[in-house]
Amino acid sequence: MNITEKIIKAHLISGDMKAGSEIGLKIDQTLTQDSTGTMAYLQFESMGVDKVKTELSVAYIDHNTLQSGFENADDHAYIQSVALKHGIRVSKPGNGICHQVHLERFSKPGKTLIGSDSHTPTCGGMGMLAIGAGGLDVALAMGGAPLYLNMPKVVKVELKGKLTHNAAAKDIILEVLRILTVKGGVGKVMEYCGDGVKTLSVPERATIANMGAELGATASVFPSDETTLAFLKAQGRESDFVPLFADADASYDESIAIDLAKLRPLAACPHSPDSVKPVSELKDIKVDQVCIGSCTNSSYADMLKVAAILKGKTIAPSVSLTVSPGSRQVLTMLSKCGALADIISAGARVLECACGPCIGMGQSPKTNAVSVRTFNRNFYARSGTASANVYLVSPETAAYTALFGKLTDPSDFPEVNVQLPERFEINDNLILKPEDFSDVEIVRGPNIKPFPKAKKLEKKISGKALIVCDDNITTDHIMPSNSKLLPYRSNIPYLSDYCLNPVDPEFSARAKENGGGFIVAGSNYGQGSSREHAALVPLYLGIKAVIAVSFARIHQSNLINNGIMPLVFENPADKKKIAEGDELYIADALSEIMSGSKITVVNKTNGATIPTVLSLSPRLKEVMLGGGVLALSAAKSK
Ligand code: MIC
Ligand code: SF4
Repeated sequence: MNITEKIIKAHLISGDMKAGSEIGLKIDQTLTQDSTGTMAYLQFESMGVDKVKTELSVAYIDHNTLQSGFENADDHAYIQSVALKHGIRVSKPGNGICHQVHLERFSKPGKTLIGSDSHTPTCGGMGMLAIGAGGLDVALAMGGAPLYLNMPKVVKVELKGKLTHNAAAKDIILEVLRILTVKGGVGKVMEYCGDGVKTLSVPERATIANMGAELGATASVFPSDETTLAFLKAQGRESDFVPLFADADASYDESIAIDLAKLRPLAACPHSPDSVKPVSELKDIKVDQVCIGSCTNSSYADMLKVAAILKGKTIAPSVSLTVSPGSRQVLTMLSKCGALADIISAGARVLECACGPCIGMGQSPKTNAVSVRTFNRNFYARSGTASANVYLVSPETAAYTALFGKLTDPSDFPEVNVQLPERFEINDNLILKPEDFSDVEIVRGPNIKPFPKAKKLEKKISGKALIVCDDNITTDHIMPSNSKLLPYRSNIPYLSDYCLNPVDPEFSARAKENGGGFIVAGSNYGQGSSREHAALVPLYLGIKAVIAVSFARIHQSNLINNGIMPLVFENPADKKKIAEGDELYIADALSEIMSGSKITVVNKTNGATIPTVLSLSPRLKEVMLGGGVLALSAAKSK
């Protein structure tokens, strides 16, 4: 067996391990963060579970940390109280980005983790099967339910040799994205092997696993070896180690190989993580902003490399450089070893240990800016400045770029090498343990509004095609997030005015005017974030179905969980048979769902009959017919 199969087999609750068929997995650990967490805990509360049933659940507060009004602080207080009351640990604001802190303090090889954030797979760098999910799936897992998903295909990614020329772990995953594209990982787990793996530290492996999310992959998994043991020892957690390798005769569904020695620094160009080119071809693009940090590249080693490059120098006059260390552990160690002083002296604006500019929580660049970031997403308008062009690069490329004020290839400079410490600075005093708190009262501020609940599916469904979108629509298009909107993550009515705004600012008004209808889209609809808001807001607006050429995994299950049909064109060319404003009609959704996987959509405006596919397991049929997963689990527990 390969590693993925070994972990799945050890956690299999239902189903057959046959690629594409539904399996139920026991979930050992969960994580939430604050931008999806408020909603997840409201849903969790509605399930009436007293204490979480997992081995470990952690609520992180790391996204909505700008407090320019009471809203975010109210959400933090709600999350802290609701979590402690239900047996969940709380990582307070300032302690760091969920994925970095989880990797440092809680990740365990061989265990399963789901999180209400699409970059939860970061802990695959530790040999975990770590999967991003909608908040509702995480709420259900906290209540002891399995995670249901289709058995993924497993892709062998063989890494050969060793990195040179200041190429970094980030360049490895950018190369995988170049080869496979943002759709290349859908329905798959990327499993890394080969002699090149031994040359990568756990945080470097985590960088690669993190950005597997941009491939659309379900997870990315690395072996658990001596390097894993050394990292756990350095975190004072050697007892969490178990070795984990693929068997010598393991088989895989697909494979690719990358020769690390041949890799040179890469950049993902605007506006997609798979628009990858060698930095050497982009040299001399003038740069206005450089941002270093995010859950992809904010480890201690990343920051030490940046400090070594910046030491004794000053950033270019035209550049604003921000640095956000991934965790308080990283920041404390940087301050103790003096590297922080090198970063500050060079002119960096040091931000708190949080997501920050990655999610547009401040530091939006100027009009038409070029912003070079070590982050994982450069989707249109995500920085908060729609006219900005964002490039994604390694910390090495970012640091040299900040010094020269133009995109700079680090392979033109001497190798930067840093050593991981034998012991990290361990201080968990910002992680609250529920056992230390009794009689917690849940604090609910005025910004916390009830979430919309799906209704039972109707037989006849009709409505207008409210919008016809292109391929690769991201959740940042469907439910934009920036410092102005994120404070309303617990307020769906407010957010509903901004749905699909970057694609068509009139969409939301049109949906309201028509009392809902259909969304029509191309391939990979809903790629990106796990935010359930991208389903809850359409639900609130009365969207009955999204008809697309294909869907991204997390968004597709968020739609189903909330009773919205994700219909796939049987013939992708049929997308052309629907124009905005056309009247669409489904004559009998109920019996078509019950009897198979075909749903016939009639375009009443032009008379076309459009066959679509709604491929649901028997369990998902119940969810779809029963008005979403919460309604169904409530009905079952009666
Ligand atoms: C993101 O990187 O897009 C986020 C913000 O972390 C999201 C979660 C969210 O939308 O709240 C994610 O990746 O799931
Ligand atoms: Fe935070 Fe950015 Fe990572 Fe999302 S991708 S968890 S916003 S750092």
